[in-house]
Amino acid sequence: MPSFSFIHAADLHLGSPFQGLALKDAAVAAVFVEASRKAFSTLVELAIEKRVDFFVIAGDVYDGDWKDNKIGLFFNREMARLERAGIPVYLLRGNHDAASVITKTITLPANVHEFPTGKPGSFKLDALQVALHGQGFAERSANDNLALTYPAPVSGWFNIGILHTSLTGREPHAPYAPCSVDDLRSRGYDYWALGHVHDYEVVARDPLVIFPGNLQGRNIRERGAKGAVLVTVEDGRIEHERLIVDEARFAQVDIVIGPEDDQTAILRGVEQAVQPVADDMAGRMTALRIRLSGVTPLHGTIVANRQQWRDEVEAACHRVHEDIWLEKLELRLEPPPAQVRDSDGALDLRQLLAEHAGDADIAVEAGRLVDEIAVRLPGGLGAAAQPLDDDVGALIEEARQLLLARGQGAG
Ligand SMILES: [Mn+2]
Repeated sequence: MPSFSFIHAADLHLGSPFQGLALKDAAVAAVFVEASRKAFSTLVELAIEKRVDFFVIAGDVYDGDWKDNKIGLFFNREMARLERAGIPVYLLRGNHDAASVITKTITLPANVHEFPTGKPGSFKLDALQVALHGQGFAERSANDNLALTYPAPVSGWFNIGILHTSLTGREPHAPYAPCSVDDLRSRGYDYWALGHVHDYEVVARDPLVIFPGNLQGRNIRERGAKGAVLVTVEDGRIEHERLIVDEARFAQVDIVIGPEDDQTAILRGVEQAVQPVADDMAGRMTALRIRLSGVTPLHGTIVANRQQWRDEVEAACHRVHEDIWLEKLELRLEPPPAQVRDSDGALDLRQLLAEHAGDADIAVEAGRLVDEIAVRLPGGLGAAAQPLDDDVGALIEEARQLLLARGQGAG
């Protein structure tokens, strides 16, 4: 069998709106806005540099229908670079760029080959003795087990299955094209190039089943290094390695403060906790969420001077590295029990709040209220967006912190 190498990428989500980053510095925000496209350009550069034999994209090239042709022009330009380097591309549509979702088109160069959506299809690379099998999404949701209908392998060749799937379920990703690893195994292929799940995961080794994750984190839920996978086959032996191409990064650090810690100690603790992030970021702009928890007599002052504390914590980050920016300071603090006033035994505030923590009805009601406010914003600004996404819990926690602070010391 000939030796060859290929790149397996997925979930480019080109055109994805930039969410959840309250960065005050416009130049920093701009880096994040451009990051998804930059990351893909970097990957194309690596493909050319490493002279890979082909390029696989397992769905969700586009985040959704295009506002205009800008995204299509960008993708075409990158595909054309690969064509001039003699690298063919095999891709399929996922839930975000299903055939019914994308209404605009730009004619792509001839090196780009798309799998059909109605039924599985195959591409055969005779010179390499490689067969690629795949089926794209016709509609936004695919509830059938697509893998089971994939064709039999080409005997004696290296067979690759390409599929956009959540397998048997990968929270919080929507369940599409459900199947088990055994279903995949039953096809008798040598490699499964999956897409949909945004975290890198080697699901199985025999055969290799891999989610490469997305190329670039888009919000605080998509943290850590992001990239694609380079697969090399030599004398029938398969090796795989990650190609990290993200341009900017999201990270989170949890810090527990103690009752003895004053402001200086807390900020020194921030510097210590942030150091590993700096060691890890390799020159990338990083948006960091810091979560402070613990019991502290400073609870009331911190909550009342939230903005000042936010800025002091960001300053501490900058003392560690100039490219670490505070995405958000999340407070999960508790005042010492003695500080919470029990107003004549009539109301135990802490107890009351504890009883309602995680109350699903409150979360639903809060979400409904925010949606209602969003559509009333000037120009209908928030109408199309999901302003809270899954951050309702954080908002409720913030409210709890404020109430607890008010319950302190007042007589
Ligand atoms: Mn997807």
